[in-house]
Amino acid sequence: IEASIPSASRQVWQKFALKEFADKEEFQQEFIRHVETTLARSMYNCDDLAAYQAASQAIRDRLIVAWNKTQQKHTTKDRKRVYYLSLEFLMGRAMDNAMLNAGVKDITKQGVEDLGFKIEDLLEQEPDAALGNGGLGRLAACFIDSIASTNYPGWGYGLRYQYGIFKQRIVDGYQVEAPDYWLTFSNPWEIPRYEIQIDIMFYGYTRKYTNDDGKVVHVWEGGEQVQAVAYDVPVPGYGTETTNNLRLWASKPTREFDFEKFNAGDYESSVRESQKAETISAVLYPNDNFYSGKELRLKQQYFWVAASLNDIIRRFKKTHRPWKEFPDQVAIQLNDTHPTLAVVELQRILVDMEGVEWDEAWKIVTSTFGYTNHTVLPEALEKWPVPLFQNLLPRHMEIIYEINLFFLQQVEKLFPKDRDLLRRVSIIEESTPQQVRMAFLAIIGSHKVNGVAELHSELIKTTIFKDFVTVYGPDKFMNVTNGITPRRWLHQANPQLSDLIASKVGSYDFLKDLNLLKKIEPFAHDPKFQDEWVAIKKFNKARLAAHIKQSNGIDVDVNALFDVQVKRIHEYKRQQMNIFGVIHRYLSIKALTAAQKKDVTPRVCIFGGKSAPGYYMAKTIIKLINAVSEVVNADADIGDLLKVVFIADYNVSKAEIIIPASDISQHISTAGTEASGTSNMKFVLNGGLILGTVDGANIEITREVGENNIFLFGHLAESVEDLRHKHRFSDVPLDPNLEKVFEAIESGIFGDANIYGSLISSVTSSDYYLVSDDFQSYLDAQKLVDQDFKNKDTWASRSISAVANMGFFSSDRAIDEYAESIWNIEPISLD
Ligand code: 7GP
Repeated sequence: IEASIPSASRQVWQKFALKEFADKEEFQQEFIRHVETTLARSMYNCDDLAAYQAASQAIRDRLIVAWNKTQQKHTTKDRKRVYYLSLEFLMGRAMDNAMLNAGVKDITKQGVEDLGFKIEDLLEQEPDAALGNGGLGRLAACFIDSIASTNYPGWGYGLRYQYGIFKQRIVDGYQVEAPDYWLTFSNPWEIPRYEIQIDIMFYGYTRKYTNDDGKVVHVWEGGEQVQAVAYDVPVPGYGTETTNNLRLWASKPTREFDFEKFNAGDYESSVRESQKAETISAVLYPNDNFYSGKELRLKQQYFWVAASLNDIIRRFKKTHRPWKEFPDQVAIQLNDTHPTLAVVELQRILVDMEGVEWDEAWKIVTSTFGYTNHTVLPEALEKWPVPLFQNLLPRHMEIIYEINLFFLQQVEKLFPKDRDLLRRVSIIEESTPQQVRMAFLAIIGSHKVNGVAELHSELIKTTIFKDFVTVYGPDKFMNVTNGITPRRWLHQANPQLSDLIASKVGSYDFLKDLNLLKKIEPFAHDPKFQDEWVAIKKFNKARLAAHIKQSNGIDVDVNALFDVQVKRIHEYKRQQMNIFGVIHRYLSIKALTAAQKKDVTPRVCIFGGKSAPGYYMAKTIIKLINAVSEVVNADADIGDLLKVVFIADYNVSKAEIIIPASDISQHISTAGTEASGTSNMKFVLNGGLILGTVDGANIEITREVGENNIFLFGHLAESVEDLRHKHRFSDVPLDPNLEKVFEAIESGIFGDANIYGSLISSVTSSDYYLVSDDFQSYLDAQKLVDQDFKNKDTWASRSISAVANMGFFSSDRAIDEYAESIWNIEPISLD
């Protein structure tokens, strides 16, 4: 690589090369330096916030040194890299993770203690980086952790939203949203790269002309310009120096912005216009598994994709290779269809700007991209109206028509005269107005398409993408089952369990090779090990109980069974079935005699999760949970036999407290609707058992941990269509227990019954999510849970065996599979 410093001067540089702090004293020195210089404070006005910032700055410096080394190594090695394009990275807090991965947790803890602080208090100062909604965004965060930890050269590309997912407050039982302005204090975990500025254009018009060589050239011009500025977030690998990069783009007005207006003396409107540029990256769209066709969202997508590709291509051009070698240097993974415009943008750059022939360019494009699908829910599939698209990105629209034309010609050749097939696979849906089907574009523009768990990967081949299997054959479609990082979701969230496991495994190597968990299986029936195991669960339950007391004012008994469902609120995830089950439980307990009550297994039913702000049904479910909570918790007949808690503002840091405290967690989606689920993996990894449907990764978890260590119920995916059909065309009687639950709600015991009308009628009319069909089976499974929980030894041994068999669900394994079968990249070791 070219170095900007002449060799004669390099000695001086090398003499003062930065060193990473290596012990407590060196850390403290750095800490104090940051308090006094970076923060301009002193020991007389250093509060927890300042101490958090100083400690973070010291750790950040360390990450930057490793980051620089890594990037230099990757550049000199000159090997293929992967770029993970995701509109969401739900990172949570960075400090604890950075300390762990960099191996300086003990030094830092001791270091700040000597200086008068508690590390726990400092960690609490950090706001979550909540740049995501749910599963898809958190998966991206686990994946970049694993890419770094397994030494793959890879970057993430995303948007630097100023407002992450909204904060949820509960007022009068209802969700109320408040903005999440997370950048109030400077963010030590990002490095602004003001020098990396990329111009991005929207709107304008296209024009073509014939150049001197007789070639037709397309140009796109006359549009509105904004600028993308890079912010880099170092991503430290665990137990390795490799520190990768997450590059987030922020929008800024261009320097020339509305210069004309400015000159014409309309200063105020010129400034107003330029402020509009900043709104592009201002806010995360708060929808999970739902598409809302807003123009600003499409603008975000193009802005981010264009900036990222520009950056990737600039890096490629430095290697002076011919274009056809682009896919040997670059793999790009599309995290759902949100970045699909990248397919079109790369084709545009190659053909319009670089003069590559269409066919050669298309070969390069399709060899570069891989597409991951995360949902089969029809309401989540992106389709942009052609008029909107054409107006915002006129040249891209032309290219899509062209891609579609060539594709349909290919299909026509393979299946002559099948007009209906052509209509079905066309990128353009012939509706009024026409729509661009982004998933189809992603499939056509990629060499591999994958689902995120076995069942889901089968379902996409037989339902939404069936026709593409006909066209391409089955090999283009594959499965990579999701995973989670054991660093955050075991060691960080549950340090004591991690320590106990390490005492049997002999080291912490399981955090890098999760299959080593197998080594604890022989202790599943060891009474001493069981005692320690159970004591840790109890400790974690006490930690959660303290949180519940503080935030909800509710006292819960740590000996009760903790039953948890925390995830985005969605009808398909069936929190409504859970709360109906709770009401059934409440009514049943009320009907018992004092003697009978002695046999009841006490339970704490814990809920958490956000609803999309405009999702009426989900908001009604939250209201019902809170209404039930109020009635049940205040009922003297019930006491500690049943408590119901809704934990407000569920996020990554709360998940770290909630997940280790569960005995049972619920993953009860209608079969075939939850693509994978990833919190199911987190709960089991922390010694909780699952109550779940035969859906998503629950199926593979069952295979790994054994049928005895999971509570499954409900109809299978293969029956869902028939059942829905029955509801539509005949009178299916309501489940009798559910009927009683509805009667109770309608009697007004949980407040004005009208509020819940739509919730009930959605079950009594079409029951699209099959709540009634699965209700009895659900109650039966719950009964079994109650019984089994009474046998403490068996429960402990099942919990231990389950954890011992969770090795498969490490995101390191998932990343190895992507690297091997989709990206074709290899690890680069730093030494
Ligand atoms: C989610 C799926 O619902 C969940 O089952 C899966 O585990 C997760 O992705 C990671 O693969 N999907 C979303 O979060 C989502 O919004 C639509 O998908 C784009």
